[in-house]
Amino acid sequence: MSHGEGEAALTARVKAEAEAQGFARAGVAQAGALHEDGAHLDAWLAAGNHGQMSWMAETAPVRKDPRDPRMLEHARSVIVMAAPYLGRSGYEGPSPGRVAKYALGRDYHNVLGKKSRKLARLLQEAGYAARVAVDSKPVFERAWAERAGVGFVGKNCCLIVPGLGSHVFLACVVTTAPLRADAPMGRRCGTCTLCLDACPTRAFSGPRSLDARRCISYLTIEHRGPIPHAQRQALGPWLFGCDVCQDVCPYNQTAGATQGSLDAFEPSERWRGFEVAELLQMSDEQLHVWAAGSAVKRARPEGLARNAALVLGNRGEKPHLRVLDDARQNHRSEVVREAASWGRTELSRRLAASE
Ligand code: B12
Repeated sequence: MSHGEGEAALTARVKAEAEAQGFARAGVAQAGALHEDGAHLDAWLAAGNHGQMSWMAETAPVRKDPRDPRMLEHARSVIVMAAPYLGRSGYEGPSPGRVAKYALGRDYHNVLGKKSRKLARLLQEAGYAARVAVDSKPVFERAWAERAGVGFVGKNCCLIVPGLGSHVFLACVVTTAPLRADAPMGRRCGTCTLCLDACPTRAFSGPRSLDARRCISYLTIEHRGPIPHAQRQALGPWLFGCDVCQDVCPYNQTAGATQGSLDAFEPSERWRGFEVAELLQMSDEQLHVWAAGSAVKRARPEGLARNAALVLGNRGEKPHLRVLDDARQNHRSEVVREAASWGRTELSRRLAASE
């Protein structure tokens, strides 16, 4: 175990490995306490913005400082990588619903976890400890990405990488290696408020501040049980996640993120000709198999079927009345039966209004 290699040389090797693994950007920050972001996180949690995501509150001390023994004691550096995920072949989602672009391809936890572990191994072979976090550990990824100069946090809370946009995943390697830190860049949203204004559920309480309880992404992915009535119509076509606050962003109007996107994130075959109504007709076992290898499995079988019922209510057509009727009466889950009942009433109302 030798620590002989200089800081600059090791940093260069790590960045070269990140590039070799297909990451479009990599930056380094010095590990330590995140004072400003940490204080904001505390206030965000205290106001209940995290909804049912109790794990966010339980792990807050670790998120605020990766040197917490639950992450990596004696950590000196945080390496942050960005990987674009916009498919080149165009959107191929379900009909008549929509799935957030990040979830159309293969599960990023697996794809990027594997790549990040290559960087961790390089550091371990140089005699240091290193741990990987790809939305899988209590690491405050956007805050570190900003510190490491990978991009800046926009008013929509997303990390925006100039030249790529915000349709990028983040991956972190926390290490005891002392590496050369990069300089953060300034925030560049200017006076634009397109994202805040476009949110269908008015989930932003202000710039860089999201009430997850109203966010379509949270409601369709993380929230268990019935989705509150007040948000159901506003969900519109969103079956899983939501891209509205990113789609309207001027930084995403250029093709940047499709260029560096990995093949693994091209829309998967599971979406070809896929009908949302099928989700209401599948058993839990079938749903498990169907969702395997995709980030959509996070919503669990019950959540996927529940969301499908609401989407059909908002966007369905006359033939879907039968599917909803069947699910309303016969679905094994009470949550789905209730959502289908709402969906049926909503769809009938819409059909009557358009006649
Ligand atoms: C919990 C979570 C969610 C929750 C809550 C999101 C949120 N905004 O907090 C829900 C389920 C809603 C969600 C949704 C999405 N998520 Co998410 N999520 C996370 C997770 C696990 C933690 C985020 C977190 O810490 N939230 C706490 C709040 C307080 O922090 P924040 O808003 O994210 O961070 C910024 C602000 O707090 C602001 N800030 C800092 N200090 C201060 C001070 C003041 C006064 C103010 C006003 C603001 C401010 O800057 C922060 C950075 O420090 C991360 C992975 C990770 N381990 O970090 C992924 C992550 C953030 N999610 C990701 C993605 C892709 C999404 C979606 C785009 C998915 C989709 N299409 O449906 C949406 C985007 C929603 C949005 N506009 O934020 C990516 C984001 C990549 C990027 N380019 O930013 C991450 C990093 C996962 C990954 N590894 O790629 N997510």
